[in-house]
Amino acid sequence: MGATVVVGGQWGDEGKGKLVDILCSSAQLCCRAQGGDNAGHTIVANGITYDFHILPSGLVNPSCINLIGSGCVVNIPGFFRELEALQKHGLDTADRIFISDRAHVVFDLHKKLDGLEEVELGKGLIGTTRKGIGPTYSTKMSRSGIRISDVFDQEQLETKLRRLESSFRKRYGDLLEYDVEEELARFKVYTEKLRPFVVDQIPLLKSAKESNYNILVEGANAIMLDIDYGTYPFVTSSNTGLGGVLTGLTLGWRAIREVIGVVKAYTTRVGSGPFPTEQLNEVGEKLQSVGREFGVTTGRKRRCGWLDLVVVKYSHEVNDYTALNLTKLDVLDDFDTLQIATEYSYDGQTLESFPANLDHLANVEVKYREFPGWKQPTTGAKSFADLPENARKYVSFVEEFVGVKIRWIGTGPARESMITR
Ligand code: 2SA
Ligand code: GDP
Ligand code: MG
Repeated sequence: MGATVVVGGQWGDEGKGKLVDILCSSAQLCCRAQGGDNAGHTIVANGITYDFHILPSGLVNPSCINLIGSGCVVNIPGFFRELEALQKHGLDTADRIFISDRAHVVFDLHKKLDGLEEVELGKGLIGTTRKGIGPTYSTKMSRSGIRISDVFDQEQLETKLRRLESSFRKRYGDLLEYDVEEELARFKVYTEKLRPFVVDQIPLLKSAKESNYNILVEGANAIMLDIDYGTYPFVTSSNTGLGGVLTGLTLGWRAIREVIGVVKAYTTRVGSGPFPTEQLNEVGEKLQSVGREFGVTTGRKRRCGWLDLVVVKYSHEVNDYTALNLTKLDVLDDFDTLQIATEYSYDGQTLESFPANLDHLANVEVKYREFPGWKQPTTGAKSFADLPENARKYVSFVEEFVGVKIRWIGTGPARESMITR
């Protein structure tokens, strides 16, 4: 009973989807609270690899209902494409997926704007997924956005979308290669198809709580990409931590029982922005290739580096985790030595907290602690005691440093490759 929240503790792609899938076996409702189809969550179950973007990963569990909450932004053609791909894998999704009528719609217009904004930034580009996420949250905040509930009134939709197009046309002129009439015509097809999926989230969540459902909240992106607490402006445009869960769903604080931080045993980042422990050398290349670090949404190579506990500790300070899931420990199986970042200093001074100033962050000196590798496979270990001694020492150090129990340890992509403590 109550809600368990799963959030990313670094820069994303920690393996949130896999933990959500495992926890879903005892949940009746799985919800997304923020983000859109920029997210890429991978689940490997029953020999099948599923990629989720806007759909909640709880769909893999046939008895779990799924909700795309009001804090999300939804690309409607993308929603249907993803649903069809799941059905092709044999998943019955009927009556198990709902979208809040308060969620905002990502139009092609937003995607085009995303591309134009990135081009305008030149070398300083954010490295977005170009899924239109930033522009959709921008129009939401500037009160010109279009919500799911608006699309069923054709006249209202036309007025709002034309108004939006004309305001951006003033800014970009012919650079904006977008045909509003074409998008409106395309939308007519989707409107009726969409209707059965749309709900008022408030009574749905109220009744889930009254029925004592176990509710799982699947965070997208991660705290270092949070619009307020991440490495701004190299972030996504939503609150990716616990704050986004409270505003993007209407669960109420009383329902939140657990906040689980998912942390990779090393660090990756996709897109631009400072990354103090990045290894632009053979270590980074090895982590990238052994860890198969490619973006699930864009296919981009992820940047890789050592585990940064300054980041993970900060992420705990922001989200207040009740437990951690350390993932991809197996990727470190073949290193002679491993490094873990434990402290930053700037201008000769040790930093007491994670810096807000990006120039400072980009120029911090990182203090590392060295650990011997274990040079043995960890995949297949059934318990913590089964892990090699040096792997146990590595895990225990993380746990003690951050001050949060590591309840799950990932040792491979498959559902079964997870040690529970
Ligand atoms: P956006 O598109 O506006 O949200 O991009 C802004 C920044 O947020 C980063 N971002 C991500 N980082 C990690 N994983 C994400 N999902 C995909 C995945 C990424 C992919 O699971 O692999 O396929 O490239 C994700 N989504 C957004 C983004 O890189 C920008 O730094
Ligand atoms: P998410 O966005 O946090 O859900 O993570 P992604 O799906 O973007 O990226 C995580 C990748 O690592 C996926 O390909 C997963 O299948 C894979 N993965 C998850 N946990 C583990 C693990 O413990 N070991 C290994 N080797 N791969 C894992
Ligand atoms: Mg991902």
